[in-house]
Amino acid sequence: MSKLNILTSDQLQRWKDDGYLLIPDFFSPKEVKEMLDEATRLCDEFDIEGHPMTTFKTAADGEHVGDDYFLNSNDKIRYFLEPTSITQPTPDTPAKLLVEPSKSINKIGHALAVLNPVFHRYTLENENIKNVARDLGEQKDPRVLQSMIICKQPKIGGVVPCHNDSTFLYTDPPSAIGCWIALEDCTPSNGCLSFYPGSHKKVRISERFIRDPSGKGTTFIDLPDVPKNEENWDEMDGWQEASCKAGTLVLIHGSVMHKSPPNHSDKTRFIYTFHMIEGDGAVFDKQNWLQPTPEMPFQPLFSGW
Ligand SMILES: O=C(O)CCC(=O)C(=O)O
Repeated sequence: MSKLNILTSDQLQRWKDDGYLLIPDFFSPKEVKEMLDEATRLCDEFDIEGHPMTTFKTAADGEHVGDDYFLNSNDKIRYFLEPTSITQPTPDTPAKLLVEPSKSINKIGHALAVLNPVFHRYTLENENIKNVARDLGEQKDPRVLQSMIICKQPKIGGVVPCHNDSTFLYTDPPSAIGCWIALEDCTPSNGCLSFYPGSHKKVRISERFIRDPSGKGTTFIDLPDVPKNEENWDEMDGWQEASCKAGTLVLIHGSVMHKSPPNHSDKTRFIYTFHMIEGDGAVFDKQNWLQPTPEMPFQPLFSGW
């Protein structure tokens, strides 16, 4: 094995066995504070005036979510609302906010790593992140995409159902890796992640989340020639809660099954996350819901900054 830059061989082995890895204290309290302050500032400056009232929830199988505001967010910093923070619109009555704007946000994305100087510094300019990607050794040319803050607001922060990320950020072959950074302590009560360890070795990526060919929203399609998974992971014994302290980096393999419950507590659960896909030989095609633009391609982590 070549020399590791930042991970220990034990951490690398756990990553390979479990399909996820928690690295406590990856970011210092000062760094976490800077990111959390910036996330809070972005929430506080959210202006609902003119917002299309686009909500976000992770799509479950068969669901159609996503308007143009969502689909064209690769190169922007946009705000997506908690579904329960608004009234249901009718043809005569537009949706209205039920809480103050800063508390209505489910997530902010998807170009924070490029457009926001603070998150740029902790992503594309960050030598420790680059070294983690080098040590994992899964991608020759990692490309950063879908960078976002997830707020998991007190009382109304919704469930993220059981899923894996390569279904949503599909490449051929699958290559997604998530970097998920706790900006606050995450516990079962404010909605920490849970993982099914080792599921990445058994799961087949048999479907993918795409732009609906009708031109409206998104949908799932089956991948030809890939048999469906028989397991109902969500119902199986063996899930591990991943409570963690602020400053922890959680690495998420694109095939590992994971989820998070609603936040019924009165504490926020702010996190910052971005994903990486292989830029050398894995195909990210035009069907995917998130699309790079000529002006803002997915950013190479190892070069260009
Ligand atoms: O932050 C969460 O609760 C879910 C995040 C997640 O599922 C992901 O980043 O893939």
